[in-house]
Amino acid sequence: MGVKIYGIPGSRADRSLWAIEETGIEYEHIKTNFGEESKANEYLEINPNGRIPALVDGDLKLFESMAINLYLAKHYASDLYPTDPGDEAKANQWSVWAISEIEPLQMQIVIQKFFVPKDKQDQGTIDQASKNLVRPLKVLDEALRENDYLLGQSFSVADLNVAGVLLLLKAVKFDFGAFQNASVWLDKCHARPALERARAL
Ligand SMILES: N[C@@H](CCC(=O)N[C@@H](CS)C(=O)NCC(=O)O)C(=O)O
Repeated sequence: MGVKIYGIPGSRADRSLWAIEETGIEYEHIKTNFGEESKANEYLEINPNGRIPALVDGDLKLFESMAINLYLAKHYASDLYPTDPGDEAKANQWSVWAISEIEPLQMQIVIQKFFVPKDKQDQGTIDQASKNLVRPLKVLDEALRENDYLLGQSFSVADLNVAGVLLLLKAVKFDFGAFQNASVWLDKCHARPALERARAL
């Protein structure tokens, strides 16, 4: 039984479709949308949250994009996974940081811009979330002041996870102008061929 990944491009599954493309392994992509398909009983046995993405590898069933990506990198893309325990802890730190410090704020903007009709959009919510994003984005920008990537000079699962979460902030055309280091780094990460392949799935 090979590796199976569930989800569709253009959703938060992009993060894990990107990760699995980085590994270069053969896998089965089971297109599952985040409406009815992710609520079907068969899928709920894989991810009881009814959300995408999810991964199955043999007996292992995994949900949460960051956890899926850390697993994929560790087992199938050792060049992206740190060997040093301190760096491994940093990869975990950045993954948790992205999902807790960035995701809730960016989702407020995503919901307004992509799911609320234009005439009903709440600009106040967008402005407040954008303002609140300044603090974490400054932290990211500072972390990239002396290094090309989050763990040093090469792309790792830490970059994959943070840049994977930030795909949505880029999609809502957030202005990264005040965060030049982060902006350059983000463009570099998002230019990776594996992401291009994932988006074409
Ligand atoms: N924290 C989760 C979020 C996953 C998530 O919420 N995915 C959305 C699609 S973008 C979903 O499946 N929504 C369906 C629902 O909430 O019912 C992750 O990063 O994997």
